[in-house]
This record gives sequence, C-alpha cells and structure tokens, in this order.
Amino acid sequence: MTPARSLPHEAHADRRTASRAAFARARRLIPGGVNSPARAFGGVGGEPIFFARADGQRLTDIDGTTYLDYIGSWGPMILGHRHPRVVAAIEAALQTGTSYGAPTEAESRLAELIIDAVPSIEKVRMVSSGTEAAMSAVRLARGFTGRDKLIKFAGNYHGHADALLVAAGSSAATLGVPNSPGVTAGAAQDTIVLEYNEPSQLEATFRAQGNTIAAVVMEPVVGNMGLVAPTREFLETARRLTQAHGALLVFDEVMTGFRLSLGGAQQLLGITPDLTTLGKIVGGGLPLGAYGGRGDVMDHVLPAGKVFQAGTLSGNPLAVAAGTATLLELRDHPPYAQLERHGSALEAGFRVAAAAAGLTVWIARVGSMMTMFFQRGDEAVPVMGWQTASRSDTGRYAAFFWGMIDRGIYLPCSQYEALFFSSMHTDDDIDATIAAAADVLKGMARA
Ligand code: KE4
Repeated sequence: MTPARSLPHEAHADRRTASRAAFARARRLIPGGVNSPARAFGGVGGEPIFFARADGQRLTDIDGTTYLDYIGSWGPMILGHRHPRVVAAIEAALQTGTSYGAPTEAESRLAELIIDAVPSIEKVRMVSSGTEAAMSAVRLARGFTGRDKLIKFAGNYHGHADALLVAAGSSAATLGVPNSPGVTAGAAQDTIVLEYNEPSQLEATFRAQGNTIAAVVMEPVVGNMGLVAPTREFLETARRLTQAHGALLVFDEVMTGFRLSLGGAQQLLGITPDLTTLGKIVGGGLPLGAYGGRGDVMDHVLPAGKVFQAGTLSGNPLAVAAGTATLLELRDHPPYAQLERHGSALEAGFRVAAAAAGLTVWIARVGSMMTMFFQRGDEAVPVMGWQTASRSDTGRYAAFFWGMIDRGIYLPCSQYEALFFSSMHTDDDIDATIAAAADVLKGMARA
C-alpha cells in the first residue's frame, strides 16, 4: 500500500494557517494531535483541518473556509448538523440535568423506538459508543453459547476492543495497523478472520469447528474498507450456518443502522440477525451506542442474567434526547427516497467524470454510503473484500481528496472509508459536487 504521506497532494496549505498552528499545538498535547486516528489524514497525507462550527450540510474551518460535508461526523449526522429538532431536544434535556446514574423514562422511550424500527431487536441495552456495543455483543454471544470462537471478516471494523481489533478496517487499515500492537495473542487467539463475500470459507470453517463458534460478526454492508456490498449468497450462508450450528449472527449496524433504512441494512436486505450493534445515528451525534436482539439472548445480560456489562454514562439523558429526536424525525419524515435519489446522481456523476478522465475506478454505493476506489489497471476490478480493496491506488485517492478540498468539498480522508451525506444536502449541492469531481479528475488525468 503506497503510504499517501509520501505523495504531497496538500496544495494551498497557506489557506489553512490557523489549522496548521492548531495542529502543531495539538500534537504537543494529544498523540498525533487527534482524539481518533481516522481524523489524522494519515491516508491522504498533509495535515488535518480544524473546524470551528457545523451547520446543516456544511462545516466551517478555523480559517473561515466552508465545505460541503461528506463525512457527517463519520455517519451520525444523517439529518445534517444542528437539526432544529435535535438541538431543541438537547436544550430541553439540559434544563433538567445532564446525568443521573439512575434510570429515566426517556431511556425506555428511546428503547421503544429502536425496538419498533430494527427487525431483530426485541430488547436493547444502551452504552456510550459503537466499540462498547460490539465488545458487549461479543461477550454476550460467548456467554449465551458457552463457546469461545468468533468469526469476523478482514476489512470489517467493529471498534477497538482487543478481540475485534484483528484485521480491522477503518483507520486501522488506513494507518497500517489492522492487527494493533498491544493486542495480545491470548486476546486474539479465538478470533478467526475470513474474507468477506467468500461463502466457501464460512462453509469450511463451520464444517471444521462449527460447534466451537459463538458468533459470526459482520458489517452487513461494509463501510470500513470503503463501501463493499454483500452478495445474497454470502449473507444467506452466514445466516444458515449460524442457525445450523447454534452460533449467533451479529450484524454490526453502527454505521448502517437507521441510515440505509429506518430498520438499517437488515430491513433493506431482508436478513434478520440474532444480535445487532448500533451507534452513530442512534445518538444523534452525542455519545451513545446500543446492542440488542433476541429477547432470550438479551435476558442473559446482567442483572437479568449473568453476562456483565456496565457504564456510568450509559443511556445518558442528553445523548438519549438527541437520539430520540433523530429517530422520531427519521420516522416522521423518512429521508430515504431523497438520499437514494442523491446517491444515484452522485454515483452516476462520478462514474461519468472518471470515465471522461480515463481513470480506472470501481464505485460502490448503497443508499447514502458510497466509495470510489481508484485502481491501477485499465479494467475496473470489482471490490468484493479486503483482498481487492487493499489493492486500491491510495495515492490517486489522496490527489482526489485534496483536489476536492480545494473546491470546498470535504470527503473521507481515506480510501478505506465510505462517504456519507445528509437529508440537508440539496440537488444543487450534489450537482456542485459532481462538477468539482469532474474538474479534479480531469486534472488528475493530465498529471
Ligand atoms: P465508535 O466506538 O467509534 O463509536 O464505533 C466503532 C465502530 C463500530 N462498528 C462500525 C461498523 C463502525 O464504523 C465503527 C466506527 N466507525 C469509524 C469510521 N469508519 C469511526 C471514526 C473513528 O474511528 O474516528
């Protein structure tokens, strides 16, 4: 993988003097100057941009430049930033307290909305992040089945719990640490990593050791190696084998939940897992994750059962208020038809622009999640898993990223992430994004 840092694409850095100074200060205080590596621009070279505010579909950096936002905080901001209904809900919750460490009715109200929306969820437990949700779901699957082994897929990212930080995607892949130092052999020994969209590998693994497997954990639509859609056969094989061998099927819908439909990828694809993890949108941009599923499984969670999981700020009133307002807005005014229309236009526009520039790309999209993979050959190769995703031309992606930054479009700072857009993006925004992409790609063709 070409380290993008060696390919200086960051033109017009002089426009971002305040960001550069802020980054220099932050690096003295915070490892790498960021509180999450995905923000470090490691996948595109150059220095991260510091932001001052966000409004609707736009971000404004501390140098005063405004961008069309195609990250949306890595997924949560499906309604755009500072949606009036979400802001009002947070302000109202603020009037009565920020954290009680005791149950509130608002948590039951949000639980009802989640259970009503997500087909697999009969009971749900709230936590503070997607990582916590995935970590807890794995512990629950192991506690429920009494088994140790876990199957995950290369390029899938489920947060940074040790057992799941093996061949991980997202910033682990971007920064070349899919198997992080500090994850001990003991912690990873029960994690089996297979290739996504390879049903034969699932068949062989279950044939060999099906009675030792507690769970298959997967992104039902992958965002963390760039966007990779599942084949029907792959999904149905995972569902069939877990059922047949007494293992649990866990869909990690932290990214896809409430984004691909109100019921997430599982509703869109018609496959019901045993457990589902949630994050991002469910908290409306505040720290909230959740895991839920079959009632007979969830009743093993302490204090109903014996599988331990706890959290001081789990079900935090402000995050619950933001998540509730977000899910109510998505239920009352579903944006999915508009998101599909805009996604289809963006995909077609990027495809035409890349072809006109003579650049080889593979574009994958589901709803409002999309990735344009830059490839080296003359013929586009379908990206079906990490083996093909990891052959992407990350240097070309970096050039595209910086060209779009210079035109006021903020894309994910890695080839191995999906872009997201919101219900606040307009037809004009989509058209302007396509025009900017055509301009950048044409320039890249000449380079
Ligand atoms: P958090 O712990 O970051 O809330 O959720 C972890 C997680 C779990 N599962 C999936 C499918 C996810 O996409 C994530 C987090 N996604 C990354 C972006 N690809 C978050 C950005 C970051 O790490 O800063």
